[in-house]
Amino acid sequence: KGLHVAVVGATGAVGQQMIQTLEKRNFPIAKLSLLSSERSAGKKVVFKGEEIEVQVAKPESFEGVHIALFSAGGSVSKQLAPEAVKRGAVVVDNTSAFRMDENVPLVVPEVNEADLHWHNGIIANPNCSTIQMVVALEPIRQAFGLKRVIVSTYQAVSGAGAQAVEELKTQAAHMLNGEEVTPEILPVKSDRKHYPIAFNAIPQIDKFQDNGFTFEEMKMINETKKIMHMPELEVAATCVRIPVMVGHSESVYIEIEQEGVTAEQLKSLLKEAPGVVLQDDPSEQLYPMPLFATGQNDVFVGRIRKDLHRDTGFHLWIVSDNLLKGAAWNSVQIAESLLKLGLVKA
Ligand code: 11C
Repeated sequence: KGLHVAVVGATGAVGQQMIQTLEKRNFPIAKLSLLSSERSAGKKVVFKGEEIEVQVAKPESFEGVHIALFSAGGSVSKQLAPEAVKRGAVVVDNTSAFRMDENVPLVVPEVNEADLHWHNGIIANPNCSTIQMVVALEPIRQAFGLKRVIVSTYQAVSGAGAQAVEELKTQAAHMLNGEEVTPEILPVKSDRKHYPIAFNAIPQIDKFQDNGFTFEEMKMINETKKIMHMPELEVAATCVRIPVMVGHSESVYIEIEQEGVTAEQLKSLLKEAPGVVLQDDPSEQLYPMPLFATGQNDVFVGRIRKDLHRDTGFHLWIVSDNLLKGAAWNSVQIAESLLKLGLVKA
């Protein structure tokens, strides 16, 4: 009894976290298919004490699959997600391939779970840096209205994949030994120039767009508007890669609609908000940090202050594990919501 679940990109950083999260949550699985590119096929992955061999992902792999979690890159999703849907599966896609498609809901369960009702087979999982921000902002929007968001990010190398994690490790070791380094992966593997990430901060995540923003920045801007159903929301983002392994951090400035709101009111609200852990006590030097968010499903919020110049302005610091709430956990959470709402049945 249970569901046939497939994980596409099973050997990647996010795929591995998806498998572990399915196990931890005791997701009702009757059969788990682990799929990947030809390069990783044949590897064995342990799930609930049993070894499962990773198979090459092809259209026929999705026969009988109820839910397919995709995290193998946009081109794989574009090619195989429609094939999975054709065979009756519901796809939760963790790439940017379908996020802005108006026939595809873009879902963070704490914010817009109801959008799952109008899915057409594919549900998109947002970008990691967007997810953690909207989880913290939605309760504020509901209570006090939201006019404007200006965010600067401090993003971990694991967001750029396993090769970027390796690059940081080896570069740091070489630089401490006074040796030369040859950056090859960051900021963007396929871009022309590469810079060291060890002991550095790189203000480029993904490629530059014609408007001067990077694609990561535009994802944060466009996805936030779509998830919160606020096309008119003013959002600006500056995305920066820092030498942290796991956990994205964000300095967020917001302007709300309602006047006269205090920082204490925002804190009380976020203390009760779903998926949020408030860590905010300057007298105890309590604030969120990526090292301590690693391995946790929650979004941690602290440093909440009223702006010194604007009554409706507030500053927040938002931290979360980019591989969990930013990717694997949000995808599994969407799958749990699909079951809860009766949108997928065994
Ligand atoms: C990063 N946010 O940290 C990116 C990774 O669209 O799902 C996630 C890319 C995506 O580099």
